[in-house]
Amino acid sequence: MRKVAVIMGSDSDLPVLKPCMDQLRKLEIPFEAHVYSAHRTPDAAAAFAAAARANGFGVLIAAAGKAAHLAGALAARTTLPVIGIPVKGSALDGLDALLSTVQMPSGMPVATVAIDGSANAALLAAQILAVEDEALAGRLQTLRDEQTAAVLRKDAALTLD
Ligand code: RP5
Repeated sequence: MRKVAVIMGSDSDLPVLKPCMDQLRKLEIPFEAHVYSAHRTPDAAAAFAAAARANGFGVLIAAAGKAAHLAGALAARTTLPVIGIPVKGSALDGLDALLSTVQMPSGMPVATVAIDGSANAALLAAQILAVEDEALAGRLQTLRDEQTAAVLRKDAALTLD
């Protein structure tokens, strides 16, 4: 199976990425995590993205806050799918990162999840890899079934005052 790259703009983003990495582990998807910044280490970020396909990656996940150009900067250097996670924690509560990540110019897509939505980034990466991987598709279906059962249990247990 191809690997997922989990790239964060700063090590201060690491707590936001924990649900993402937990989900990747649960789905038995190999991944690497790195700190590269679009602004502080632009050359290293670009070099990583340019070599990602040759290095066995299938999807890149990029998490960054503030003027969050990381996902777009990586997307500019690879034709692999890039998933952007806007990170909260700025004076603008992540709205700045959301707009910086989602408002990509035509021709350079970034699939953007919710602010701090790192579990969904992992699931979307898994769904992309599962297009060609029936075993992974089965594990995703199991997760969906567990989720459905959990919600139905909550419905059955719902009590109102
Ligand atoms: C962004 O600036 C990072 O992704 C992080 O969310 C934010 C703050 O970075 P630090 O100052 O904590 O390193 O580039």
